[in-house]
Amino acid sequence: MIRNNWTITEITQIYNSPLLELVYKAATLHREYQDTAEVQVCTLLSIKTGGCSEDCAYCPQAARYNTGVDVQALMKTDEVLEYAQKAKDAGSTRFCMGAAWREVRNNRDFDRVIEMVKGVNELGMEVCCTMGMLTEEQAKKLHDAGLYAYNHNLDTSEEHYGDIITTRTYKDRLNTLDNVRKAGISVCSGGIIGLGETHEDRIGMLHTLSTLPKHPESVPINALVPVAGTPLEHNKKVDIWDMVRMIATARIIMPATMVRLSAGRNEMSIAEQALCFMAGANSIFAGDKLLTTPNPSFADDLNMFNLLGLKPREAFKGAPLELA
Ligand code: SAM
Ligand code: DTB
Ligand code: SF4
Repeated sequence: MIRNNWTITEITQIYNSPLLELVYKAATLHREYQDTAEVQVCTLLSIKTGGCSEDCAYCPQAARYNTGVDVQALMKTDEVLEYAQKAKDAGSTRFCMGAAWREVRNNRDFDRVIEMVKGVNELGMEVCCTMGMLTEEQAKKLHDAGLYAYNHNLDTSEEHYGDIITTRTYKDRLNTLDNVRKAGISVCSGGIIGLGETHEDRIGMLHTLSTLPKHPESVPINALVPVAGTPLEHNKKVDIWDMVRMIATARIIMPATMVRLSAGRNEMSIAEQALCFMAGANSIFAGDKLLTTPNPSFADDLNMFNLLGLKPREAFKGAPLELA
């Protein structure tokens, strides 16, 4: 049953259950709600890199940290479409374009993104964007251009948020998610572990996501990629068991959602990733770069899929979205 009334106590009990029991329960629900042979392959492309005005403590693209990321202008539409075609040829069915913006402020840039969205949609891929805050009107325009999903992460709990980002609020994030939902776009929202948060913060973030009026259609779980020059560069590597616990809990409380094993795969073995799939992850970001940091290559992932008997999920398999 899909529930939106989870309590913190219930989620805490699930999260703290013995690890193998937790994985077993998550795997059982995964079989009930999803095709466990399938993993959604989403390719990420940074269409506008670096120079961002925000202060997200984890982010290599924030202008205020000296991370060595080259600032690049918005890419040209034909270059983006060429990359999308390559991703499609490699078996990817979702294409996610990321921009290092607080929000889309400039109409000329917005019009270019609209062109990209139309182009990727015409390739028959699910098109996703992540560009910061959106107004209701922008969300509607993106939907009309064929945008399938929008990624906007809560990142952490409301309580911990202020320690990580001060240039916008948790409420701003929730407002954008609401605008995306109202426009009939599929919601992709999750977070990062390894930011220095407590277990209660992780549970708090999962509580917020699982008590939204409708669960996000996808929930990315990122392990912090510590980048030199950011305030979190010396954070401890995320323990694989923490990743598994987080994924399994998300699978149990949001069984119909795609749970994405996101940043951090480059540091994981195939065996560790297999544990995450077993715990209910059924989506990955593919391509040898995430936005600015390394990720396994298409060839490495193909090898992993063959080894584990997994296949890429087809595009547009989710239930049709209803307007909120
Ligand atoms: N600027 C837009 C925004 O912040 O919504 C879109 C791009 S932003 C880079 C997308 C997401 O990437 C962030 O919300 C965060 O969850 C994730 N991210 C950024 N840097 C990361 C890092 N070093 N490790 C893990 N995840 C990271
Ligand atoms: C998400 O949750 N993770 C992706 C995507 N959404 C945009 C981004 C991960 C970025 C990791 C750091 C980097 O490569 O710059
Ligand atoms: Fe900017 Fe997004 Fe990075 Fe924050 S996470 S600094 S908003 S690109």
